[in-house]
Amino acid sequence: MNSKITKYLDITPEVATALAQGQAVVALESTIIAHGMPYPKNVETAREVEEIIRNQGAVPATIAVLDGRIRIGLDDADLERLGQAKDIAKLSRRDLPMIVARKGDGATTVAATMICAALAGISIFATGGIGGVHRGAEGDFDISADLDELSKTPVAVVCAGAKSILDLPKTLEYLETRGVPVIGYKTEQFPAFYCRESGLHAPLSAQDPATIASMLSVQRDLGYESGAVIANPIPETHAMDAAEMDRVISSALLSAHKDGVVGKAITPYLLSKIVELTEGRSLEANIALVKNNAVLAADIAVKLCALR
Ligand code: PSU
Ligand code: MN
Repeated sequence: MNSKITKYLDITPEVATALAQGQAVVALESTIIAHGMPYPKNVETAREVEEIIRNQGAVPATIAVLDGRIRIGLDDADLERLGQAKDIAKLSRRDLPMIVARKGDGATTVAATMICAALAGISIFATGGIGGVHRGAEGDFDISADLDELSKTPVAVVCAGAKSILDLPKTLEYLETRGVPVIGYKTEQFPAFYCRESGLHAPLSAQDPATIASMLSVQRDLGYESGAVIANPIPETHAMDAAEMDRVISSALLSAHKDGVVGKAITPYLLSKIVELTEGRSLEANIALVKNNAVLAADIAVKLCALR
Protein backbone atom coordinates (compact mmCIF):
# COMPACT_ATOMS: atom_id res chain seq x y z
CA MET A 1 0.00 0.00 0.00
CA ASN A 2 1.13 3.56 -0.77
CA SER A 3 3.00 4.92 2.27
CA LYS A 4 1.47 8.38 1.82
CA ILE A 5 -1.84 6.71 2.61
CA THR A 6 -0.74 4.23 5.29
CA LYS A 7 0.77 6.96 7.42
CA TYR A 8 -2.80 8.12 8.18
CA LEU A 9 -4.33 4.68 8.79
CA ASP A 10 -4.35 2.53 11.92
CA ILE A 11 -5.57 -0.92 10.99
CA THR A 12 -6.05 -3.34 13.90
CA PRO A 13 -3.93 -6.50 13.75
CA GLU A 14 -7.07 -8.63 13.39
CA VAL A 15 -8.25 -6.69 10.32
CA ALA A 16 -4.76 -6.38 8.83
CA THR A 17 -4.20 -10.14 9.09
CA ALA A 18 -7.59 -10.92 7.54
CA LEU A 19 -6.88 -8.56 4.64
CA ALA A 20 -3.38 -9.93 4.10
CA GLN A 21 -4.72 -13.48 4.04
CA GLY A 22 -7.59 -12.66 1.68
CA GLN A 23 -10.25 -13.32 4.31
CA ALA A 24 -13.64 -11.66 4.42
CA VAL A 25 -13.82 -8.25 6.10
CA VAL A 26 -16.93 -6.10 6.53
CA ALA A 27 -16.65 -2.34 7.15
CA LEU A 28 -19.07 -0.58 9.52
CA GLU A 29 -19.71 3.15 9.87
CA SER A 30 -19.59 5.27 13.02
CA THR A 31 -22.09 8.05 12.25
CA ILE A 32 -24.84 5.54 12.97
CA ILE A 33 -23.23 5.13 16.45
CA ALA A 34 -22.56 8.80 17.20
CA HIS A 35 -25.51 10.46 15.43
CA GLY A 36 -27.92 7.73 14.36
CA MET A 37 -28.93 6.08 17.65
CA PRO A 38 -29.13 7.15 21.31
CA TYR A 39 -26.71 5.94 24.01
CA PRO A 40 -26.42 3.18 25.23
CA LYS A 41 -28.31 1.29 22.50
CA ASN A 42 -25.87 2.66 19.93
CA VAL A 43 -22.86 1.02 21.59
CA GLU A 44 -24.73 -2.21 22.40
CA THR A 45 -25.81 -2.46 18.77
CA ALA A 46 -22.33 -1.71 17.44
CA ARG A 47 -20.93 -4.56 19.55
CA GLU A 48 -23.68 -6.98 18.58
CA VAL A 49 -23.27 -6.19 14.89
CA GLU A 50 -19.55 -6.96 15.13
CA GLU A 51 -20.39 -10.26 16.84
CA ILE A 52 -22.86 -11.18 14.09
CA ILE A 53 -20.22 -10.58 11.43
CA ARG A 54 -17.74 -12.79 13.27
CA ASN A 55 -20.34 -15.54 13.61
CA GLN A 56 -20.79 -15.46 9.82
CA GLY A 57 -17.07 -16.07 9.33
CA ALA A 58 -15.95 -12.53 8.51
CA VAL A 59 -13.99 -9.87 10.40
CA PRO A 60 -15.74 -6.59 11.32
CA ALA A 61 -13.93 -3.27 10.84
CA THR A 62 -15.75 -0.33 12.39
CA ILE A 63 -14.32 2.90 11.00
CA ALA A 64 -13.91 6.35 12.61
CA VAL A 65 -11.35 9.12 12.98
CA LEU A 66 -9.92 9.37 16.51
CA ASP A 67 -7.16 11.83 17.44
CA GLY A 68 -6.66 12.45 13.73
CA ARG A 69 -5.99 8.79 12.96
CA ILE A 70 -8.15 6.98 10.41
CA ARG A 71 -9.01 3.92 12.45
CA ILE A 72 -9.94 0.69 10.67
CA GLY A 73 -11.26 -1.55 13.44
CA LEU A 74 -12.17 -0.22 16.88
CA ASP A 75 -12.02 -1.72 20.35
CA ASP A 76 -14.65 -1.57 23.09
CA ALA A 77 -13.27 1.63 24.61
CA ASP A 78 -13.32 3.35 21.20
CA LEU A 79 -16.94 2.33 20.63
CA GLU A 80 -17.85 3.63 24.07
CA ARG A 81 -16.05 6.93 23.36
CA LEU A 82 -17.95 7.38 20.08
CA GLY A 83 -21.24 6.33 21.60
CA GLN A 84 -21.02 8.81 24.48
CA ALA A 85 -19.39 11.68 22.59
CA LYS A 86 -21.29 14.94 22.59
CA ASP A 87 -20.93 17.11 19.49
CA ILE A 88 -18.51 14.84 17.69
CA ALA A 89 -18.06 15.88 14.05
CA LYS A 90 -20.08 14.08 11.38
CA LEU A 91 -17.56 13.44 8.61
CA SER A 92 -18.45 13.16 5.00
CA ARG A 93 -15.99 13.29 2.06
CA ARG A 94 -15.34 17.03 2.32
CA ASP A 95 -14.71 16.98 6.10
CA LEU A 96 -12.32 14.06 6.49
CA PRO A 97 -8.95 15.68 5.54
CA MET A 98 -9.50 18.68 7.85
CA ILE A 99 -10.28 16.52 10.89
CA VAL A 100 -7.22 14.39 10.18
CA ALA A 101 -5.06 17.51 9.78
CA ARG A 102 -6.37 18.92 13.07
CA LYS A 103 -5.92 15.59 14.86
CA GLY A 104 -9.58 15.66 15.79
CA ASP A 105 -12.31 13.07 16.28
CA GLY A 106 -15.10 12.35 13.85
CA ALA A 107 -17.77 9.80 13.07
CA THR A 108 -17.76 8.68 9.44
CA THR A 109 -20.90 8.72 7.29
CA VAL A 110 -21.52 6.22 4.52
CA ALA A 111 -19.46 8.38 2.11
CA ALA A 112 -16.47 8.80 4.44
CA THR A 113 -16.60 5.17 5.58
CA MET A 114 -16.50 4.05 1.93
CA ILE A 115 -13.42 6.21 1.33
CA CYS A 116 -11.59 4.78 4.37
CA ALA A 117 -12.69 1.20 3.62
CA ALA A 118 -11.40 1.48 0.05
CA LEU A 119 -8.07 2.90 1.30
CA ALA A 120 -7.72 -0.14 3.56
CA GLY A 121 -8.73 -2.59 0.81
CA ILE A 122 -12.18 -3.49 2.18
CA SER A 123 -14.93 -3.86 -0.41
CA ILE A 124 -18.10 -4.71 1.58
CA PHE A 125 -19.78 -2.40 4.08
CA ALA A 126 -22.92 -2.94 6.19
CA THR A 127 -25.10 -0.16 7.57
CA GLY A 128 -28.73 0.83 8.18
CA GLY A 129 -29.68 3.32 5.51
CA ILE A 130 -27.86 5.46 2.97
CA GLY A 131 -28.31 9.18 2.55
CA GLY A 132 -30.16 10.31 -0.56
CA VAL A 133 -31.93 13.11 -2.35
CA HIS A 134 -33.87 15.02 0.30
CA ARG A 135 -37.50 15.96 -0.18
CA GLY A 136 -37.58 19.46 -1.64
CA ALA A 137 -34.08 19.08 -3.17
CA GLU A 138 -35.37 20.90 -6.25
CA GLY A 139 -35.38 23.97 -3.96
CA ASP A 140 -32.43 23.54 -1.57
CA PHE A 141 -30.20 21.13 -3.58
CA ASP A 142 -29.82 18.85 -0.53
CA ILE A 143 -28.44 15.65 -2.02
CA SER A 144 -26.32 13.43 0.25
CA ALA A 145 -22.66 13.07 -0.70
CA ASP A 146 -23.25 9.33 -0.15
CA LEU A 147 -24.77 9.09 -3.62
CA ASP A 148 -21.79 10.54 -5.49
CA GLU A 149 -19.44 8.45 -3.38
CA LEU A 150 -21.25 5.32 -4.52
CA SER A 151 -20.38 6.28 -8.10
CA LYS A 152 -16.66 6.69 -7.53
CA THR A 153 -15.51 4.39 -4.74
CA PRO A 154 -15.57 0.62 -5.19
CA VAL A 155 -17.32 -0.44 -1.98
CA ALA A 156 -20.66 -2.26 -1.92
CA VAL A 157 -23.03 -0.92 0.73
CA VAL A 158 -25.56 -3.31 2.24
CA CYS A 159 -28.48 -1.28 3.60
CA ALA A 160 -32.25 -1.50 4.11
CA GLY A 161 -32.86 0.99 1.30
CA ALA A 162 -33.43 4.60 2.23
CA LYS A 163 -35.94 6.26 4.52
CA SER A 164 -38.89 8.13 3.24
CA ILE A 165 -37.55 11.23 5.02
CA LEU A 166 -35.92 11.33 1.56
CA ASP A 167 -37.41 11.59 -1.90
CA LEU A 168 -37.01 7.93 -2.89
CA PRO A 169 -37.91 8.23 -6.60
CA LYS A 170 -35.35 11.04 -7.02
CA THR A 171 -32.77 9.06 -5.03
CA LEU A 172 -33.14 6.12 -7.43
CA GLU A 173 -32.98 8.45 -10.46
CA TYR A 174 -29.81 10.03 -9.16
CA LEU A 175 -28.19 6.64 -8.58
CA GLU A 176 -29.16 5.64 -12.11
CA THR A 177 -27.60 8.80 -13.55
CA ARG A 178 -24.40 8.10 -11.62
CA GLY A 179 -24.32 4.50 -12.84
CA VAL A 180 -24.68 2.91 -9.41
CA PRO A 181 -26.20 -0.58 -9.41
CA VAL A 182 -29.07 -0.91 -6.91
CA ILE A 183 -29.85 -4.54 -6.18
CA GLY A 184 -32.93 -5.60 -4.21
CA TYR A 185 -32.09 -8.70 -2.18
CA LYS A 186 -34.89 -11.24 -2.54
CA THR A 187 -37.23 -8.45 -3.53
CA GLU A 188 -38.41 -6.72 -6.69
CA GLN A 189 -39.01 -3.51 -4.74
CA PHE A 190 -36.66 -0.89 -3.39
CA PRO A 191 -37.15 -1.20 0.39
CA ALA A 192 -37.99 1.89 2.47
CA PHE A 193 -35.93 1.23 5.61
CA TYR A 194 -38.69 0.85 8.26
CA CYS A 195 -40.97 -0.77 5.68
CA ARG A 196 -40.22 -3.65 3.33
CA GLU A 197 -41.80 -1.95 0.35
CA SER A 198 -41.75 1.55 -1.12
CA GLY A 199 -43.91 0.93 -4.16
CA LEU A 200 -40.80 1.59 -6.27
CA HIS A 201 -39.28 -1.04 -8.47
CA ALA A 202 -35.74 -2.15 -7.56
CA PRO A 203 -33.65 -1.63 -10.71
CA LEU A 204 -31.94 -5.03 -10.23
CA SER A 205 -32.62 -7.94 -7.94
CA ALA A 206 -30.79 -11.04 -6.71
CA GLN A 207 -31.89 -14.11 -4.79
CA ASP A 208 -28.61 -15.11 -3.15
CA PRO A 209 -25.32 -13.69 -1.83
CA ALA A 210 -23.30 -15.63 -4.43
CA THR A 211 -24.96 -13.81 -7.34
CA ILE A 212 -24.22 -10.46 -5.71
CA ALA A 213 -20.61 -11.47 -5.09
CA SER A 214 -20.24 -12.50 -8.77
CA MET A 215 -21.64 -9.18 -9.92
CA LEU A 216 -19.16 -7.32 -7.68
CA SER A 217 -16.33 -9.48 -8.98
CA VAL A 218 -17.24 -8.68 -12.61
CA GLN A 219 -17.48 -4.99 -11.70
CA ARG A 220 -13.90 -5.13 -10.35
CA ASP A 221 -12.57 -7.13 -13.30
CA LEU A 222 -14.01 -4.61 -15.72
CA GLY A 223 -12.27 -1.78 -13.88
CA TYR A 224 -15.43 -0.05 -12.69
CA GLU A 225 -14.70 2.45 -9.96
CA SER A 226 -18.25 2.53 -8.66
CA GLY A 227 -19.68 0.82 -5.63
CA ALA A 228 -23.13 -0.72 -5.35
CA VAL A 229 -26.23 -0.52 -3.19
CA ILE A 230 -27.46 -3.86 -1.91
CA ALA A 231 -30.95 -3.17 -0.62
CA ASN A 232 -32.05 -5.71 1.96
CA PRO A 233 -35.60 -5.31 3.32
CA ILE A 234 -36.12 -5.10 7.08
CA PRO A 235 -37.13 -8.49 8.57
CA GLU A 236 -40.89 -8.99 8.46
CA THR A 237 -41.05 -9.36 12.25
CA HIS A 238 -39.79 -5.79 12.71
CA ALA A 239 -41.31 -3.99 9.71
CA MET A 240 -43.39 -0.94 10.64
CA ASP A 241 -46.77 0.09 9.33
CA ALA A 242 -46.34 2.20 6.18
CA ALA A 243 -49.28 4.52 6.91
CA GLU A 244 -48.03 5.16 10.45
CA MET A 245 -44.50 5.90 9.20
CA ASP A 246 -45.88 8.32 6.59
CA ARG A 247 -47.58 10.27 9.36
CA VAL A 248 -44.56 10.13 11.68
CA ILE A 249 -42.14 11.24 8.95
CA SER A 250 -44.38 14.11 7.84
CA SER A 251 -44.59 15.29 11.42
CA ALA A 252 -40.80 14.98 11.91
CA LEU A 253 -40.19 16.96 8.70
CA LEU A 254 -42.59 19.66 9.88
CA SER A 255 -40.73 19.94 13.23
CA ALA A 256 -37.38 20.19 11.41
CA HIS A 257 -38.78 23.02 9.31
CA LYS A 258 -40.19 24.81 12.38
CA ASP A 259 -36.89 24.39 14.27
CA GLY A 260 -34.97 25.72 11.26
CA VAL A 261 -32.74 22.64 10.99
CA VAL A 262 -30.69 22.58 7.78
CA GLY A 263 -27.69 20.90 6.14
CA LYS A 264 -25.90 18.01 7.77
CA ALA A 265 -27.91 18.33 10.99
CA ILE A 266 -31.13 17.32 9.23
CA THR A 267 -30.65 13.54 9.05
CA PRO A 268 -29.64 13.11 12.76
CA TYR A 269 -32.48 15.44 13.80
CA LEU A 270 -35.09 13.48 11.86
CA LEU A 271 -33.81 10.13 13.13
CA SER A 272 -34.11 11.13 16.77
CA LYS A 273 -37.48 12.82 16.19
CA ILE A 274 -38.81 9.61 14.64
CA VAL A 275 -37.61 7.58 17.64
CA GLU A 276 -39.41 10.06 19.92
CA LEU A 277 -42.64 10.01 17.87
CA THR A 278 -42.74 6.20 17.74
CA GLU A 279 -41.83 5.89 21.45
CA GLY A 280 -38.72 3.93 20.62
CA ARG A 281 -40.32 1.43 18.23
CA SER A 282 -38.44 2.85 15.24
CA LEU A 283 -35.18 2.35 17.13
CA GLU A 284 -35.93 -1.35 17.62
CA ALA A 285 -36.71 -1.59 13.89
CA ASN A 286 -33.48 0.23 13.07
CA ILE A 287 -31.44 -2.15 15.23
CA ALA A 288 -33.09 -5.23 13.70
CA LEU A 289 -32.43 -4.10 10.13
CA VAL A 290 -28.79 -3.25 10.81
CA LYS A 291 -28.22 -6.74 12.23
CA ASN A 292 -29.97 -8.28 9.24
CA ASN A 293 -27.70 -6.28 6.93
CA ALA A 294 -24.61 -7.42 8.84
CA VAL A 295 -25.50 -11.07 8.16
CA LEU A 296 -25.97 -10.45 4.44
CA ALA A 297 -22.84 -8.31 4.11
CA ALA A 298 -20.72 -11.00 5.79
CA ASP A 299 -22.21 -13.70 3.54
CA ILE A 300 -21.42 -11.63 0.43
CA ALA A 301 -17.91 -10.85 1.69
CA VAL A 302 -17.20 -14.57 2.26
CA LYS A 303 -18.48 -15.45 -1.23
CA LEU A 304 -16.49 -12.62 -2.80
CA CYS A 305 -13.28 -13.81 -1.13
CA ALA A 306 -13.81 -17.27 -2.57
CA LEU A 307 -14.01 -15.73 -6.05
CA ARG A 308 -10.96 -13.43 -5.84
N1 PSU B 1 -29.65 7.00 7.59
C1 PSU B 1 -29.91 6.27 8.69
N2 PSU B 1 -29.08 6.31 9.74
C2 PSU B 1 -27.94 7.06 9.71
C3 PSU B 1 -27.66 7.80 8.52
C4 PSU B 1 -28.53 7.75 7.51
O1 PSU B 1 -30.91 5.59 8.73
O2 PSU B 1 -27.20 7.06 10.69
C5 PSU B 1 -26.38 8.57 8.45
C6 PSU B 1 -25.36 7.79 7.60
O3 PSU B 1 -24.08 7.96 8.18
C7 PSU B 1 -25.42 8.52 6.27
C8 PSU B 1 -25.68 9.92 6.72
O4 PSU B 1 -24.24 8.39 5.51
O5 PSU B 1 -26.59 9.80 7.80
C9 PSU B 1 -26.24 10.79 5.63
O6 PSU B 1 -26.23 12.11 6.05
P1 PSU B 1 -26.55 13.29 5.01
O7 PSU B 1 -28.00 13.08 4.65
O8 PSU B 1 -26.31 14.55 5.78
O9 PSU B 1 -25.65 13.07 3.86
MN1 MN C 1 -27.24 17.15 3.03
